[in-house]
Amino acid sequence: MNTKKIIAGIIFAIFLSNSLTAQTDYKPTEKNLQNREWFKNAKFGLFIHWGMYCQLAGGGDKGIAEWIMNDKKIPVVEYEKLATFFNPTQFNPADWVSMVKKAGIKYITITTKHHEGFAMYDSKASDYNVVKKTPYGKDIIKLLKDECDKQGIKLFFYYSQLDWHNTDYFPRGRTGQDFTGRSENADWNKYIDYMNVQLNELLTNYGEVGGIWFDGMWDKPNANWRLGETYSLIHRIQNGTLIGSNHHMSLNEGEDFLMFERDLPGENKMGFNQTSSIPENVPLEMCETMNGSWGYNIVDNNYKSSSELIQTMVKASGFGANFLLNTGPMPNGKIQPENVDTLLKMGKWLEKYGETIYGTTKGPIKPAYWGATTQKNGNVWVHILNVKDENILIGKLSKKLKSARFFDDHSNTKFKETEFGVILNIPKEKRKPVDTIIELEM
Ligand code: FHN
Repeated sequence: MNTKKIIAGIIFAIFLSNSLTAQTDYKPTEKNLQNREWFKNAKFGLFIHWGMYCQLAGGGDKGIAEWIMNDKKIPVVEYEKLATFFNPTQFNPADWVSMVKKAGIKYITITTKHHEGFAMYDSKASDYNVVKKTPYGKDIIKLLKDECDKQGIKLFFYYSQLDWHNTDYFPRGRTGQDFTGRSENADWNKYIDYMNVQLNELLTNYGEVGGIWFDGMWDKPNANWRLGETYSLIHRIQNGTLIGSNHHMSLNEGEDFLMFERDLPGENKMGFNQTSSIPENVPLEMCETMNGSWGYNIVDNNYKSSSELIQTMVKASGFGANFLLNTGPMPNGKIQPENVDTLLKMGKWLEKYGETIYGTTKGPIKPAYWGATTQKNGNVWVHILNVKDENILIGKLSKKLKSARFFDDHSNTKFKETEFGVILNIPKEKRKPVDTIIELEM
C-alpha cells in the first residue's frame, strides 16, 4: 500500500470515529445547563409509546406490542395497511395533560417515530406519517405540544434511529431483516440524511423541545451513525434541547443526559445496560413500564402496583435519577383506565411526600436493600421501603446526627450511632405501607 493511501485511510478512520461517537468539543450553552438543572429537579416524567402497533394490541402474546412487526415478521406492504385503520377519535390532549398534572408528572416523552418507522407528526420527509396516511389525518405531536404549552408541561421527543420501514436503513441490523421485503438497492447515508431532515422538522415546527430521546443505535452498534452531525444539528437549531440516547452504553460527547432502561443507574438486571461510567453532574433518568409492554397490549395485564412504582421512583431519586414511567395509549386515543388509576395514586402520594422527591439530589447514603436517601437545602430524608426489622442499619453519615424525626408526625425516631453506621429504630406502629420517611438533622 502506498503512503498516500495509508494517510487517507488514517484520516478517514479519524473522521469515522469522530462521527461515530460524538459532537466534538461540545460545550453546553447556559440555556442547556439551565434546562439540565430543571430536568434534574423534575424527577417524574410520563413516557408515551404510541404508534400503529397499538391496533394489533399484543397479537396474543404478552411481551409483544411495539415490536409486533418484527416479532411476527410482518412485511412492510402488509404493515402499511395498519395506518389506514388508525382513527383515534377519542384522543383528547387536554385530558391527557390534565391527568399528567394531577399525577404530579412534570414532563412527557412521546414517540414521534418508533422502530416501525411511522411518523406520528406531519413530516415532509416521508408520506409515511399520521397526517398523510390515516383517516384521522391530524398531527398528534402538534396537538399534544400545543396542550403541553398551554398547561406548562415540557415535551420531549422520542425518535427511533432504528427503522424497519425505510429501505435505506441498510445493511440491516440485528432486527427488521429480510421478512420486511425491502430492496437491497439502498444507501445508508441517505438514511442518515433522512433522519436529520426529520429531526430538523421536529426542532423547527413545534416550538421549544425539551429533549430528543434517541433509541435504536444498539441495532447496529458499529455503523457510522454520523452522530456528531446529528447532535450539532439539534444543538444548533435549539441549543437548550437536551439530547439523550438509549444506546445502553456510557455517555457520548454531545449527549446531555444518561438513561437506563428498566434498571436503576449502575444496575444491569436486564442484561443489556452496559454503562460503565456514570458522570457526577450529568442528569440521569430511569424508564420503566407499568406492565411488561411499552406499547398498548390488550393481553398484558401484569400490572405493577402503584406502591411498587412509587418505591422504584424513590430508589431512582436515591440515585439522583428521574423516573420516566410509561403508558401505551389505546387505538381510540384514550389512556388505559388501569394506568390512569395507578398514575393518580402516585400523584396522591406525591401531594403528601413530594417535598422529599422533587428538586432533591441523591442523599448521603447510597440506596441499599432497605431503601434510599434524598436531600435538599440541608434536609436529608431516609426512605425505608419494604423492611420488616425494627432496627435498620442504614450506613455511615459524614456528620454527627443530632436528631431523627418521622416525616408524618414529626415524632422523634430513636437512633444509635455505631462504628458500622447509624441504626434507626422503626417500631411497627410507625411503619407506612409504601415508604416510611425519616428526616435527619445533622
Ligand atoms: O426497543 C425499544 C422498546 O420498544 C422501547 O422503546 C424501549 C424504551 O426504553 N427501548 C427499546 C429497547 O431498548
